[in-house]
Amino acid sequence: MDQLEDFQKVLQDFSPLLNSYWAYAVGAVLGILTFIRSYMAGPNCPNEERIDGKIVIITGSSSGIGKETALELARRGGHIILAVRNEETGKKVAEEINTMPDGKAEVKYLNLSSLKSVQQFAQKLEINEVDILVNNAGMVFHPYEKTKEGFEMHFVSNYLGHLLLTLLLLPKLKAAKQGRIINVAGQAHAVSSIHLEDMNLEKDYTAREAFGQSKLALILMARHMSQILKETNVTINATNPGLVRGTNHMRRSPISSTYIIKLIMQPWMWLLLKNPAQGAQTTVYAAVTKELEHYSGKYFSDCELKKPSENGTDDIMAEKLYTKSISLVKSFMVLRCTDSTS
Ligand SMILES: *[C@@H]1O[C@H](CO)[C@@H](O)[C@H](O)[C@H]1NC(C)=O
Ligand SMILES: *[C@@H]1O[C@H](CO)[C@@H](O)[C@H](O)[C@H]1NC(C)=O
Ligand SMILES: *[C@@H]1O[C@H](CO)[C@@H](O)[C@H](O)[C@H]1NC(C)=O
Ligand SMILES: *[C@H]1O[C@H](CO)[C@@H](O)[C@H](O)[C@H]1NC(C)=O
Repeated sequence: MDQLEDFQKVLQDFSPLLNSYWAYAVGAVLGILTFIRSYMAGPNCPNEERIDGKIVIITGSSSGIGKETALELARRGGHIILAVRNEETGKKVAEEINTMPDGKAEVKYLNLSSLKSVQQFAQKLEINEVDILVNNAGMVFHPYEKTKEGFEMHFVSNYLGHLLLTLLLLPKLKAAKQGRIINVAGQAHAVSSIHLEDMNLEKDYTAREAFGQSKLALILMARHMSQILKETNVTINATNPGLVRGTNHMRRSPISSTYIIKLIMQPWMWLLLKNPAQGAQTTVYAAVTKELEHYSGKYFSDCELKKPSENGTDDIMAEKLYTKSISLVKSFMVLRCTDSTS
């Protein structure tokens, strides 16, 4: 507990306080708080590996964890494509990256709640290779809403849209030296199940289950697609950012509902939750680490390989979900032949 010692050194400059028991008590409490806070923040990506010149697409990267992931991968030399719904805030992130030495970023419109939009994004992408695709965008605690295309919001924005995006970009990921797909999932998967017969949860909707199902689906997608991609140089894994403050997850959650609750929760959130940059670390780790080249279909949390919950390792469900999902996105899977790369 270096912090505690440092603090006591500072205290020695206040000699009148030195003999006081209180100074040590305060020092001890501050030391313990600092320790808890840095423990809960989790480790930083434990390497400095670079991805110079690699093409990185990150969905939902105009704020929160996605933005921090973009900034860090840009620092490491990646050419970032910010795939965002809000182009105004996306442009600000791109400016921030483009002012870095060697920073390179551009903004492209993508609305994951619309499969049509996903198709158009892929159609317009004028590059031949994609090295890293980060399926990060996430809808949280949204009241029940069905899109014009007939899908519940969490289901399509978090999962189905990302599945379609991944399938449409697969030729470009295969064209890269070692394409990586990273699904940003989360611990919420552990208390949910896949409702194959009612994926929109029309019978029994809660925002929490809808969110959990979509995150579980991202883990199962990584598991199943890693098998399909076995003979290629493309890998796919899922990551857990952990609980992060200052993102939509927190703003939309019940604990932010009233001013009083917010006031009470604030110090706890400061103590126990990660900030968005800390939440980006595991995804960065998965994106850059060389030695992970041959891991696929895995789940990473706190920059380590972890086992997801039991439902997250259900290979039979993973296959059923994939088959069902393909039937849902099939009509959006064809790109027009104007695409010079195909
Ligand atoms: C995104 O798509 C959804 C549903 O398809 C639509 O309701 C919404 O207006 C779109 N949002 C933006 C910002 O384009
Ligand atoms: C796992 O999935 C099964 C069936 O899909 C479900 O009955 C069960 O409740 C799920 N587990 C958890 C922890 O939600
Ligand atoms: C995978 O990468 C290796 C080494 O870069 C290369 O030799 C091999 O041809 C690639 N395989 C495929 C299927 O692209
Ligand atoms: C995931 O697994 C693949 C191998 O299938 C590996 O190349 C990749 O680096 C692993 N980690 C992440 C986060 O992508």
